Formats: sequence, C-alpha cells, structure tokens
Amino acid sequence: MTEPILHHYPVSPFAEKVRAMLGFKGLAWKSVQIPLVMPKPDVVALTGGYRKTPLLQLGADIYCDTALIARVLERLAPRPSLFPQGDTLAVQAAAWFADNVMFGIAIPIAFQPGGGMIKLYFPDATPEFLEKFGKDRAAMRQGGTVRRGPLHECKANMQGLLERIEAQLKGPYLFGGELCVADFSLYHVLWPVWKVADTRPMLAPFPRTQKFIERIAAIGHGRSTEISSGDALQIARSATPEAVQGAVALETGGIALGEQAQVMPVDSGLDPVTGELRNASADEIVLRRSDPRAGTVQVHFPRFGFQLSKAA
Ligand SMILES: N[C@@H](CCC(=O)N[C@@H](CS)C(=O)NCC(=O)O)C(=O)O
Repeated sequence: MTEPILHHYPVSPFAEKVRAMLGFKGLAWKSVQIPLVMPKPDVVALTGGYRKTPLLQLGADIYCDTALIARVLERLAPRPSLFPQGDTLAVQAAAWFADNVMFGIAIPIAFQPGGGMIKLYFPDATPEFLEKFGKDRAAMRQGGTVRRGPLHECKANMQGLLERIEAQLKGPYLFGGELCVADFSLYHVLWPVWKVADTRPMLAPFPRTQKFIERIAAIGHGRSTEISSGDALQIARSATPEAVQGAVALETGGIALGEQAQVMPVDSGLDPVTGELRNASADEIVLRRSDPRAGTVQVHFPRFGFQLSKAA
C-alpha cells in the first residue's frame, strides 16, 4: 500500500482531526510540515491553488478537505470503521455542524490574537508574525461565507453548545458506544479550547465532554515519519495517478469528462484549481493537472461545499 502523506502543521485543528483518524486506523504515514500562511509554493504545486490545511497525498493523488480524507482513510483501512453506524444523514450532519458551525465559534475563543493556541505553539511570535497571520486569514475569508463573530458572542454560543454536547454524550461517543467520523469532527473543534490553559476551564462544568476529548486525544497519531515537501513532490512526480473507477459527469453544468474545469471551496480560501475533469460524482470531483515540479497529479475534492465551473 502507498503510505499516506499528510501535509499539515501542528497547531491546525483540522490537521489534528486527520492525525487522530490516522491513529485510530493504526496507519503508518509520512508527515510533511507546511507553512501556516501563504505563500505555500510546494502545497500549490501539488494542488494547483487550493491552500487549506491539511492535504492527504497518495502518490500522485492529492485529497483536499478532511471530509473526503476521512473516506479515503476508510478505503485504505476499513477496520476499525469511521462509519460503524453507516454513512447516515445524522452522522454527516453532526460532522458538518462541528466542522463548520462549531469551528467558527471555537476559533475566536482559542486563537485570540497573541494568546491561546498561537501563544502555546509560537511562544516567541513577534508582532509582525501576528499581524501577518491575521492578514492572511482575513484575506482567506475574503468573498466567502465564513464570519468570525466577536469573542463574547462565541463564548455564549459555545456555552449553549457544550450543554447540549454534555446531554448528548450518554455513552462514550456522540452516537453511543462506537467512535465515528462525527466524533473526530467534534474532537478537533474542542481540542484547541481544551489545549489552552486559559480556555480549558470553560469545559470544567462538562465532565463527560472533557472525558470525550481526553479519550480521543489518548488515541494518539499512529506512526509517522517526517519527510520534506521536496521529497513529497518527488514522490508525486515519480508516481502515476490512480485510474478513476466508474467516472461520471453528474450535473456538471455542461462540462464533459476530459474538458477543462475549475474547482474551489465556497466558504473560504476561494482559490480556483484548474484541470481536466476526470470525475464529478455526487461525492467527489477529480481534476487532472500537470505541474513542472509535481508532474501529472489528480486533485480530489468533496462535491459538497465546493463549486465546479468551466475553466476561465
Ligand atoms: N473544510 C476544510 C477546512 C480546513 C481548514 O479550514 N483548515 C485551516 C487550518 S485548521 C486552514 O486551512 N487554515 C489556513 C491555512 O492553513 O492556510 C477541511 O475539512 O479540510
């Protein structure tokens, strides 16, 4: 089996979601540390424009977005399953709510300027670094649908959500006794609140929730080996993209397979990726593109939350 390569950085909650899923699956993986802010030349060489964190690479196939990465990990290692109750609406809805709504509430709490996670992971951060970080994220949200509310509003919403999470956790996990993909989504958005000493007391009135976070954190990250982004580009260049099984062109707005198309997220980081359309199913879009350093790669996106259009 091609060893999966995770492109990530330590402070990223979405990367923590995938690190924990890799640990759960007991997979050996390669780790590439990528920049926190743009420019990210080696990331963009692989994706063609998409800049978010993390990415999963399997040879010359690049998977964007953790919702899709979860499905890829399930295919690589079906047991233990990330979908023990099935890939149901309730599971998907809970995962989406955590990844999108709750993430937007947790970030202003745990990534307060100059404090929180940034202080924990970058204790020597200069004012210039903090300014660059703030500007990078503001630019990333430009034109998208993501809103960052003021701190007091986020804290109020977090309090209300924690009460409901605590009530939901009748067993060890959201849907009972078995861990599923939605638990990893909930875990990674609460992870920064739990990591930071200043915000951890918010969880104190919710012992079941706190135990839930500790239980998933204790899974660990599996076995990883560090490689450079140059090594990852070399791996992509010397591999051949996987043949897409059962390719379809479902509701593409008139784009046929083999034609040039453009894909980008709709929420934030609206950086279009252009390539030849190889698949557009209800779940996944695949573009094939070539890059002088990465060679010919296939970039995979989930269908949900992404926009497919004709190449400009
Ligand atoms: N829907 C995406 C969201 C990923 C995301 O927003 N990641 C954050 C880091 S936690 C990010 O990309 N930040 C900007 C960056 O790393 O360039 C996913 O599930 O992968």
